[in-house]
Amino acid sequence: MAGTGDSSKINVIPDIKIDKPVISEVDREKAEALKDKANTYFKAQDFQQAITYYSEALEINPTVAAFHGNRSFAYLKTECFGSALEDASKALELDKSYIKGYYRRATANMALGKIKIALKDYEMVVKYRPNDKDAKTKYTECSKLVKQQAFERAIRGHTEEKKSVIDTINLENMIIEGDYEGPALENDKVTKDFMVKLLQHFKDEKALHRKFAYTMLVQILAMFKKLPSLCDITIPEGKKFTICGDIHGQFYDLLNIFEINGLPSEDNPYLFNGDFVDRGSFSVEVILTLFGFKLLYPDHFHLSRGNHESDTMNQMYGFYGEVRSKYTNQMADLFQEVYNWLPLAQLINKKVMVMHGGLFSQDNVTIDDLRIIDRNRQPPESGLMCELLWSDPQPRPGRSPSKRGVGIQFGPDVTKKFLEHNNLEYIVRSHEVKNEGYEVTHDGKCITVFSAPNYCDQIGNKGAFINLGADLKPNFKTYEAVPHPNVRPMAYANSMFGFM
Ligand SMILES: [Mn+2]
Repeated sequence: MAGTGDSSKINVIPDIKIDKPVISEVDREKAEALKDKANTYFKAQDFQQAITYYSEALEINPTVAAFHGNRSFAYLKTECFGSALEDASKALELDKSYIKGYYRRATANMALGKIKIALKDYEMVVKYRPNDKDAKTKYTECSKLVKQQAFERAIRGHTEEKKSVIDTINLENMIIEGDYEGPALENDKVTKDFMVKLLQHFKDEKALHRKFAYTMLVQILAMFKKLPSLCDITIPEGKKFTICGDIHGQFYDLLNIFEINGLPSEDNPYLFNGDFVDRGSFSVEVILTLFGFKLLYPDHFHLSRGNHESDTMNQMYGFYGEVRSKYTNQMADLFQEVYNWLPLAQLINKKVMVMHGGLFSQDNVTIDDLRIIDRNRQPPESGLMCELLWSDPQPRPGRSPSKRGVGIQFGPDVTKKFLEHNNLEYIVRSHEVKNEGYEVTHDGKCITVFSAPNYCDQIGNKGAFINLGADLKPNFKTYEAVPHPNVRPMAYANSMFGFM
């Protein structure tokens, strides 16, 4: 990726002056007009259209740092951190004094978890603009994070194995106050009655008592630990099964899915395909609901890990902030332990494979390779586990680097080969917002399903889920967003990421 190669370039490329292309006055003006058009779309928060017109402007005049800078910002907004990084670097190549370039590059690197590299760019901004308060705050915040990471690494180096949060909590000592009127576990067990009350309680914007929340987390951790990294699901003849995509903390839309499609039960099984939390400010309600149903129906309610069930993402996109605000720091750590044990993929009737992101940089990956992935960890930067959580399909054949900067993009030929090699019919994945809530690509062999309608209160997309029976024919149901209480998305997100 660009950016990482920046320092090495100085050594590798000899001192040749690259001539800038000569752009006619007419073309300059044309490009400028396209940039203005793009800016208008950007202001209206239509970032895809903005990217289209910045790109057109750049095709006519690739010499303006600000065009790259603006497109970088739009890429940040759409989570294409790899492309954002590339554009910011390009802007700085064209103009070293283009300060926004350092800002954008730092933000992209932060989002990719490369905070040490980001710190250098914030340093530059502060140097150039000593009176910029925002820059100073970001610099200070970022250096705090770098120190914190170094500290945590040092501690980890000294202890044999990281201690479980469970060893530091004492459930017995947690007292249920007399005025608590919310749902209660019965003999420490999740029951159907508890779940029905819990949904109503959350809907009324009330909190589940921390003792019950902790108890559920302890139980779900034990349950996930027993599961393989790829799980098998069977849809019996004559039964219905439902696959949902990203929820992203949109609790009221999750309730709406249950309204349309029925509450989970042994007769109404579900699979939620990752990215349960972050962005939406009701992530705690979403995750406790999903974990509750998993505890209640372990064999008929399934959950897979998404790229947002991870430490870096949760620090940036709000989940940690929300857990700290609604419960404690310690509980945020316990969630991370639980996420590390979430299964990574599911196989339905031995024919349909479901994962959050997509396929792999290497050929000939087998189902058995996936079953035995050592998953108890933060998603790595490459390899099978990373790609399951991060990859995206692309229309053109072959593979390309991801615009996200993590995982890969895979073409229809890659999908076809993988399916043939493993005797499968098609794959279902999530991870990308789609206008209709779903998209069928790669000759019907690769389906995307996304269940968060009007994503972030901004995108205007429909949500969708998939119903299928034993014949494995997918039926798509789409729906619009429903109103939610007045807490905006990203309300709990780190101030470092105010750009979202
Ligand atoms: Mn995702």
